[in-house]
Amino acid sequence: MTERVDPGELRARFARSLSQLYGSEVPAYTTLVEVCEEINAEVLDRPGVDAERFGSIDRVTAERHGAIRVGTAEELGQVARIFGACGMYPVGFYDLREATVPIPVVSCAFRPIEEAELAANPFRVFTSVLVIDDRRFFDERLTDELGEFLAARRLFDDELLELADAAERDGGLSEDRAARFLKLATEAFALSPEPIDRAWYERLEAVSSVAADIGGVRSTHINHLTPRVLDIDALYARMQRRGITMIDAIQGPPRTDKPDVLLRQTSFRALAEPRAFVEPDGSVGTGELRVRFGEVEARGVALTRAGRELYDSGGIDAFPDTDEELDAADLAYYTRVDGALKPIVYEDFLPRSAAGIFASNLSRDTVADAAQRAASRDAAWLAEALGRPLHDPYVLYDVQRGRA
Ligand code: OOG
Ligand code: NI
Repeated sequence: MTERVDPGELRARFARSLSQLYGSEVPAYTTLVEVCEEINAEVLDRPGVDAERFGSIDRVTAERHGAIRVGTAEELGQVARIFGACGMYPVGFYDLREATVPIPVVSCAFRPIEEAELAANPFRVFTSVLVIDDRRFFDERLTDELGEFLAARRLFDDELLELADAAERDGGLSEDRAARFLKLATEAFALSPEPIDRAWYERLEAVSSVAADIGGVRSTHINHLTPRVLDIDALYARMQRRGITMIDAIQGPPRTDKPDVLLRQTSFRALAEPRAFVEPDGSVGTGELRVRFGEVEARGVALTRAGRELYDSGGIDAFPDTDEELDAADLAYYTRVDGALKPIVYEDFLPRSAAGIFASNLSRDTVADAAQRAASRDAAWLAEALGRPLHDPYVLYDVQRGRA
């Protein structure tokens, strides 16, 4: 029998191959990764600092999250099969339509869900699906036209999906088939050179840049790929010094002397990338679009529901100062290893930061009419579209803690 490339190895290779692709497409990403590695090495050398408190340096160095956006339930189901091959399962329900700056999508994260798999390679992909029938954003005519446009495109070809199904069914692929799967999967997320119908794109863009990015083109692409850094404040300053303009702030909890909780993120503005357009008169010209950007993140301990409620009510100041107190008050997740408390890393996303990241990179705001009817989308709808269970992050952390 030939050696199989198992889902964990497929995931690690997929993350590397997307990283190579994104580096070739967005050069500032490569700078960001270099600066992250510099800073991580410095933090590792700081005396008295437990740099590996939130995961081994090998895990952190390889760690990436990506973001993709699709248009239909069917496309989402296909994405679930591709990630399923890599041992990445849907977790969490995020409704970004409810954000301060509403975005017409609902989302989940695909990621490994077992401790050993997370430690080996925690690659995760924030995946959003457009809500085309939400009247606050799209009128009936635009809903119909979007539906038709999306139904006529094919993001993933049959060979890729069949390889994905085989990998999931058989617990991996032979070397040859793994290489083929990774090639096709990576290509599916590359920026397409196909000319964009300018009039159609601009009609959608008048409603929402995200709607245009998703439904204005016949392909999908990786929107950003995010490395992990151990000191995000130092990184922010160093990127600025290197001449890369960052967004105004670091999203998520402020810097404190308390244990790091949840997730802090920042990004650099979307870059103008040349794209081909079909003009209304039928001629093909070039233009540029700013849709893809670079983001970086630092991760802390996962909060329990109670901890999260406290955080959401604005209470970082109300958090205790030590791991022991956070654990005793059941505000954050820890395991006990040889008598010592070990934080369980937050593996998910924050809707407020996600909306902030979306918004800070849009060329213009979403136009929403709050008086119109919302389309109903919830975790059950998402699970149905995915064709598989949608995991509740708290249940996963409870299991990891072993005190469910
Ligand atoms: C996703 C934005 C959310 C994050 O890190 O919070 C995200 C997108 O831009 O498609 O990636
Ligand atoms: Ni992101």
